[in-house]
Amino acid sequence: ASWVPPNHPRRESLFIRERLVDGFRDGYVAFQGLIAHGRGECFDYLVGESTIPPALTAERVAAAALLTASHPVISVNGNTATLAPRQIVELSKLINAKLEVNLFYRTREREELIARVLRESGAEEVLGVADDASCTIPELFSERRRVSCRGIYTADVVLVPLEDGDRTEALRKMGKTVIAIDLNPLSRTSRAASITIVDNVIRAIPNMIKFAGEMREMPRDELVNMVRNFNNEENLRSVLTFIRDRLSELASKGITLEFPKP
Ligand code: PTJ
Repeated sequence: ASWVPPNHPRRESLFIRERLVDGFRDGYVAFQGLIAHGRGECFDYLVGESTIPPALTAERVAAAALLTASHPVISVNGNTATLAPRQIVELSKLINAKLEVNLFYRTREREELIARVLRESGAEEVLGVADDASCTIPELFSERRRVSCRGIYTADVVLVPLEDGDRTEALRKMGKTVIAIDLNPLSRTSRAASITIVDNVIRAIPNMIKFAGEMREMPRDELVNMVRNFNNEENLRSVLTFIRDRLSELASKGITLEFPKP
């Protein structure tokens, strides 16, 4: 992204956007992934493009849920693979989770390209590619229904960064704990997940790495209690309240930029 001016006020955001475009050009981000990113950017403005307190709480609880899981799996799609490949692999090693490619717009080529990106980022094993995706999530009719029998199908805790909707519900119906990372607190995914992290994947994964590192030595009972005492409904309400209060404050303070008078 050498064209991004060094002093552009939205430099960071432009760089991140460029990663999506690169992933798209390389053939593993879906067309629709570009649209999804734009939607994410919009919601990111509402939370002030930083991790808000309820998201931090959810990230800590998510780390606890992953550390205490007996069979945790991280589901990876095109957007996540381009936004945080090394971080996803690092988190999977820290919490002993399997990595599985699971795509809404599934093609053999994209599956393999994403698995390659993950391997180049240090992953030893990547599930869900080609014939490995031979188990079926009941009641799900998108391509996402095809999962690895050694991965999502048998997982007790599944992390789904940047999800598209009804799979979270289907996984919940199977009795699994679903951790979603979704900047839109109103999406079906956010409303169906067991633990909803309303934050950008770019910030959420590093935060979870930090928490998992800190919490690894904590007594198991304490971690289990953290998860048990977490109330996702309450947490999502806090997210909505945060956004409402933030917008009210901006509305009363004003938001225009200052310029010299003509
Ligand atoms: O790679 P595939 O084929 O599995 O397809 C992936 C996409 C993302 C295209 C697919 O899952 C999809 O269509 O998703 P949706 O329905 O567009 O939902 C994506 C959600 O993620 C939206 O609620 C966005 O607000 C949110 N989102 C987008 N970018 C980010 C994000 N949330 C967190 N971090 C982001 N960077």
